[in-house]
This record gives sequence, C-alpha cells and structure tokens, in this order.
Amino acid sequence: MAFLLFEAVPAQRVARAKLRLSVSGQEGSDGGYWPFEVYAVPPRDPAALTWNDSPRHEGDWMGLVDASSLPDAEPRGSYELDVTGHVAKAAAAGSQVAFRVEGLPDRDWTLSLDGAEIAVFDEDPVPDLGPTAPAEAASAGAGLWLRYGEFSGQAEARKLAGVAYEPGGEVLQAAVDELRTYAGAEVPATRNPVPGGVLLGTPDNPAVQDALRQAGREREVRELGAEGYVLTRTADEVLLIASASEVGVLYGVFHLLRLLRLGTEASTLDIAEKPAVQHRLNHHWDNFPSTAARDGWGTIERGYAGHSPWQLDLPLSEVAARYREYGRLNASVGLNGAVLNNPNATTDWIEPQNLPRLAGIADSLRPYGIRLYLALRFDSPMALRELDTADPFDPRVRDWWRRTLDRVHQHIPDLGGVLVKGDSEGEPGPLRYGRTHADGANMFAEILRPHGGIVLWRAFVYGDALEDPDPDRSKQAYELFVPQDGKFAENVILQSKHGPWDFQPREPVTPLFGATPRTNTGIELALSKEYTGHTTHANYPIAEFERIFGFDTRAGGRRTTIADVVDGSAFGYTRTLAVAVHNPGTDRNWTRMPTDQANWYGFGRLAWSPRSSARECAAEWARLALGAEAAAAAEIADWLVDTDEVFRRYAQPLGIPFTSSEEYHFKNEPEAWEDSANGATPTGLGYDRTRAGSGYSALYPEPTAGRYERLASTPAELVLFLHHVRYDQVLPHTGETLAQSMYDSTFAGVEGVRGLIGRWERLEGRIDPDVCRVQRWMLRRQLSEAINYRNVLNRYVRTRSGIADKRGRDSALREPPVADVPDQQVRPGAPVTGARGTAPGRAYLLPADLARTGRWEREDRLLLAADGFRGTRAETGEHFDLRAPAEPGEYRLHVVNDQGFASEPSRGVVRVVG
Ligand code: GCV
Repeated sequence: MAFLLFEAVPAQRVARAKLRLSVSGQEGSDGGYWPFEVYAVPPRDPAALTWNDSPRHEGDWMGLVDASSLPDAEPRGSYELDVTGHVAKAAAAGSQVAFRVEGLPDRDWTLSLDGAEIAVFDEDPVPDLGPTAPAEAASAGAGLWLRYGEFSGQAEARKLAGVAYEPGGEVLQAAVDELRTYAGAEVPATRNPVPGGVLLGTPDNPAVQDALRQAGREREVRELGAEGYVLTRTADEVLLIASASEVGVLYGVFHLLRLLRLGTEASTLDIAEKPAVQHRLNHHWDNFPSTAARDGWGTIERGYAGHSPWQLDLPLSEVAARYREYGRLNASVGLNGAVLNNPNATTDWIEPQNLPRLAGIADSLRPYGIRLYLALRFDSPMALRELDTADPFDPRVRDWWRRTLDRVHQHIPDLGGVLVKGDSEGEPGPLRYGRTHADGANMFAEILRPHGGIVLWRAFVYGDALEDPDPDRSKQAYELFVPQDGKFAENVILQSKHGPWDFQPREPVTPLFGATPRTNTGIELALSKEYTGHTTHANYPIAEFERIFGFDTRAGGRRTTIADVVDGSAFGYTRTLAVAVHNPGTDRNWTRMPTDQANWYGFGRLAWSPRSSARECAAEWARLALGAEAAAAAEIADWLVDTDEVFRRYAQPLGIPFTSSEEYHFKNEPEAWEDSANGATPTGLGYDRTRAGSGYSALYPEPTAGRYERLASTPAELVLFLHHVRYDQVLPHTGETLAQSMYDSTFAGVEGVRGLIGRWERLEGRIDPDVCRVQRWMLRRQLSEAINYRNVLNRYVRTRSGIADKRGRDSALREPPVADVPDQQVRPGAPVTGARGTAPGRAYLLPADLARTGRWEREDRLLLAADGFRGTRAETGEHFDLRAPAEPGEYRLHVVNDQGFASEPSRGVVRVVG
C-alpha cells in the first residue's frame, strides 16, 4: 500500500486540481480493493509535514475522496478526480496545499495542477526536529558503541603485542581488521602467536589447533558450532580466539574487545559461548526508492531517523563504507541477518534490474556474517502482470516463484530467506485462493530448501481477509495458526509479534507462544518507536523484552518461559528466531535519538542470549558508546530502564491500548480507537477480554488464564487491556477510581519526565558532550509532548466520566489560551497596549516569523523555535505588563497557560522601531 505526499504548492496559484489515477486492479483486502483517499492539507510549512507533527492530528485535513464513491465498484482503469474544491479551501485559508494519497496499490498515478503534473514530495516523510534542533541532532554519538580510543579512560587497554592468524576468508579478515582498528595498524601481524598478543582462527590454522590441543578444548570448539567460540588465555599468555568457523572467530573478537574496553583483565579471560537463537535479525520496514522520489533514497514505514540506508542509485563505492559500518555494528552485538524491506512489500525487490544493486548490499555485509532476507509480496506474479493468479497450488505460480527466487540466488547465493505478510492489512495472501497459511508458506519453503533458505511467515494476521474473524482482534492470530500447528514445513518459522495486538508499550505476551509446539515459532519485537514516542521520547524497551523473555507460558503444564520457546529448547524447534523491527536511517548516528542506540545494542545482546539483563546491557552501552565511567554508567542504566515505565504512565496508563492517533500512532487521540481496541463506552474504558467478554483470557494455560480473568490479580499495567472498568469503579491496584487513577498515572508520567531530565543533566561533563546536549534537547521536547499526552487523555476521561481530579489539577484540562493584541508600533522597552491574559501563565512577544510554523501547542516547543528566545515575557493574569523587546523587528503575542499550553500567535503585530 502506498502512502504518498505530493509536493506542497501555494494554493492561491492553483485554479484547477486534478488527480489522475490509473489503477492496475491489484486486489485489496477481502478480495475487494483498498479505497484510496485524497487529502488536501494546508501545511504551515512543507517541512512541517512530518509523522511527528502531522496536520492530520490537528484537524487540518480538508476532505477526502474515496474509491467507493467512484462510479465503478471495481477501481481498475483510469480515473480523474477533481480536487479543485479542496484547493479552494486551502486558498481561502491563505495557505499552501499538499495532497496525500493512501491505499494505492502501485505506482500508476499522477497529480496535475492546472494541467501540469507535480512531483511526489515524499513518501512517509522523515520527522523534522524544527529549526532550533542542535546541529548535531543527527550525528551525536556517531560510531555508536564501536568508538575505539575516543574516551581517555579506555585508552590504556588498547595494547596488544600482536595479531597472529593464517590468511583466510573475508570474515576472518574482518576479524583481523577489527583487532587492528582497535589496537592500531602498527600492531605486528604474524603467523605465530606472541605473548600478550592474540591468536585467532579456526582449527584449520595449525597454531590454533595446537593451542586448543594444549588447552584440551578441541572438542568443545567443535561442539559450540559455527557461531560459537572459545576465548581464553593460554599458558603462553596468548589470547586465543577459536571457533569452528570464521564467523565464530569474528564474534569472539568482538567479545574480547568489549571486555577489554570495559576494563576486564585479560588474564582472567576464559569464555566458551554460542548464541541461543539461530536467526538474530533486524527487520527494516524500508520502501524501495521510487523513481519519483526526490533524491533516490527510499522511505521507511515508521522510521524516525532519516531515509532508508539502502541507497540504490549511487555507485556502491559511495555507500559501501556505510554498509560496512552497519555490518560491524550488528556483528559486534551478535546479529546475523537483515530483512531489507517493508513487509508491505512491492515487487521491486525481486525485479531483475534491481538485483545487482541488492547484491552490492549483500556483498558489503557478508564479511560481517550478515545474511540478507527479502520481504515478498504474495501476489507478485499478478502484480507484475505475468500471471492471472497467485494460488500456491497452481503449478504456474510455483514455477514462477522458483524461477524468480533462483534468479535472486544467482545474485545473492547466500540469501537467508524470505518473509511474507499475508492476508493482513490489505496485503495479499493464500486465503484469497482458498489455501491455508501453511500452504502458502510451504510453497516458498520447498523452493528455498535447496538453497538452504528459510521462510519467515508472519503471524501478524487479522482482519476481514479471515473467514469469520473473532470480533476481538487479539484472538484472531491464535485462532488462525493454532489449528495449523504441525502443518508448516521444517524450514518455516512462524514469526509472531510479542503481544496479541501490535507493539503497544504494554501488552500481555501472546498466548500463541507455547501453543504451537510442532511449528518453529520465533519472536518479533519492536525497536522502531512507532508506538513509543517516535524520535522524541526516550524509551528503552529492552527492560520489557527481558520481562517478555522471562514470562512463563506454563505450556505443557511446566515452567516454559518465552526464552525457552524462542531458543527452541521447550519444543525442540529445528529453527529459531528473534527479530526486531528496526528502522535505522540515513542519519549519521543511525538512530537520531542517541539513547536509541542502546536499544539496538540491547536487542543484539538479548537475541544472542535471551536471559541477559537489560540493565547490564544498558550499562555496557553507556560505557562503550558514551565513555561513561562505572558510576555514570550505572546511573544511565537505571535511567534507561526507567524511561519505559515513565512513558507508559503518561501514554498507556493502566495498559489502555491504542490511545494514539489512528494512523501516525504518535499523539494521543483516544477517540480514534473507541470500542474496537480500547473498549471505551460512555461509562468506562478497557476491553473485556475475560470469559464474560471476548474469552481471550481463556487462551492461556493456568495460572495465567485465572490471573488475567480476575481484575484484582491482573497486573496493573494490563488492567485495561484485559478488563472493562467503569470510570467510578475503585481499582484494587490503586485504591482510587479509574478516572482518578488515570489522572494520577499521567501526572506521575509527566513528573517522571521531569525526573529523567534532572537525572540526565547530572551527567553533564561525565559523558560525550554532544550526546549529552542533543539528548537533553530531545528530553525537553519529550516533556512538552508528555504534557500534551497527559492533557489530552485526561480531558477525554474528565469529559466522559464527569469525575473531577480530586487533587485539583483540572486547570491542565483547559483549552489552549487565546492571544490577541492590536497592530501597533512601539519603541524598545515601551509598554505594549491591549494585551490581555486569559489564564494564569505567561505571555511572550516573539519574533513574528515564528508564526509561519504556528499552532504552538506547548510552551517548550514555542521557546525552542524562538531561537534562543528573542523577545520578552510577562506573567499573565487578567492584565499583564508586557514590554517591547530591545531588538527592533516585528513581534506577535503568544500566551501560555500554567500547564504549558501555548496559544496561536496573535493576529496583531507589534512593530518595534529603534
Ligand atoms: C508494516 C502496524 C503498523 C504498520 C505495519 C504493520 C505490520 O499495523 O502500523 O505500519 O506495516 O503493523 O507489522 O505489518
């Protein structure tokens, strides 16, 4: 499905706007078609059209035309939609206009204004941090946790007497290069080990063989498998890194460097490790750079750190260093694969002309043991108009896929496999052809088996494509897949999101885990902060991942944790998987928010070893990436672990799911999901998933079923996910009514952000200064946004429940204040006449050009945009005394209430003349 945003143009200049659509007739959900919609929007500034700051949230969308209103019920062919009316509305507002088209299945469309075609502005625009973001916002912390020698405290450890190895393949070479990057190119490279140096390699190297024999560890190395390694100090004081294969050696090298940088004494090293999970992957939701895109960089669905890193237009030599950095980062934390593209896949990724370019990515990542995977569109043979069906039982279809995937293998012989999202959210799948999901997956499995590839079959399936879907979406995947347990081929892994719904900050662990003992089942986690604050909210989900891995499913009536399921030990799975949706982008620091690096680091460590401690991962990251000493690292680790709970308190109090806006999933818009997800009624909140309700709780084995069945024994953070509660009902968890508990939680969340800011500020001078500054700036944004989350949610609860906040904080629920002032000309420092306050708070005269990016919701954002605060400020009451700023220029009045809500700028302008 395409989301397209067309170039913004001044509306006044457009007399006639037509959208021409030529729709190829790819089927949408339920055998029907996705509607496409056209929105005209008067953006304040084209750059302000971002996910984070989408006009949709703010009620600016001016209308839509959807396919169902077209004469032909089956929108196949060419259509011309007249959208002049929308433009006229924008013109009346004196604004620009842009169009957003949703739901078009492919790229056959144009938009013309006055007969001239206009360009695509962007697909899924990248968040804009605004004009006052620190210059280093996209580069702070570049190098991530591989910043060798940048921090004084770690310099001492960098002495290695030599690196001994036998020349081998490119992976071994990467391992050697890594040691020399760390210790300096002048470190002698030899064949024979020297005391105080490193000896690395596989048993094929006679020196390694010898050392293993002397240490009595030959067998152990064999048993640790291709990715395992022994890292030990020999009697000759040589650091030995040995593995059955080169990639294991590479992991051993990264482990050694991590320990040395953390200050571990080399003499104490004696480690034998192997990963618990076989396939440890990032899943990028990247879109292929469309020919119409501005700069050749693809966009990312739910990506908040720039465009897709897969640059497919530039020569490989220009991007290879970046790919290598990606490979090193992943290998250093033990990740071994990347699904390159969006599960809402287009056919571009398998089209012959694009394969050499994908091969370039594979070639760059191979030395780091990273294998590529591709997400496929299930009906590709139809989308490419080569067949009239995608039925997996049709021999022509199987043959088509065999030829297509064989061709991919010619370019990427070690392709890890493919991923399919079928019959969900409009994506085509096997159900359309009367086949089961196992039928669909097994077709690919058969084709990939000779290549050693696997099929990642997503269990994120819900909606109208299912036959008779349960009204509770949480049950649908379970009901679809459990009956098919045992029917999937051996090289298929069913890939399930950790919860039954969709990456909410808190969800119960899906009951699917443990219910498919005869189907390899892997876990999908989210690093991408789709529901957890996009670019500007600090959120370290690794603590939650640790809890998820520790959750006891009680499958088979015995202790069976998610870690036991995912690492395959519980049911003897032959293939195991931990994958994170992870959308690093073109930003120099990959993640934009510096502390999101810790999420990447932590996921890698947990995928390798799902019983790791989130706090320890965080502390390691802080030392390696920020140069923190032990005490600061411990503070940062606690800080990171707390971010998750702080976010939850204001964004998802008591586990209320989906309070976010419907599409962008950022700001709070509780009305958007009433009934369907959050179970809101006029008198209460929460979805009843007990036996009396949807029956979801009964999908769990005991004792979880019983625990979730009763309100009192349901964990506080899941209450509203599992129960419907009246606003005036007293919760055993808090001793307060639901309404009061919501107020208390959201206020506590905002206070939590203030606490995070204070704690972060105490790190100044103790960690990388750029990271410290950029993160602090982002935390201030987070505070203003958290206040907004709190107020929106509380206003919703207050209005519906009629229950006042007994702690007297209702002023937070006031509507934003208004600001007005007559046009006037004054001298610097002179009183400004006519300004009126509307609420306790503050008034500001700020440079008039700020008005361009208007709609200030929060004071912090207003002040950030005021660029170092040029203007004047006064406390407001009914009247206030505001003086003209010293600097001549044009100013407008803004009023801010005591909860931080900022008004629109005044219409009147105060001209200060010197
Ligand atoms: C890739 C959610 C997201 C979609 C995403 C989907 C999925 O619905 O909002 O952007 O699509 O999950 O996981 O497939």
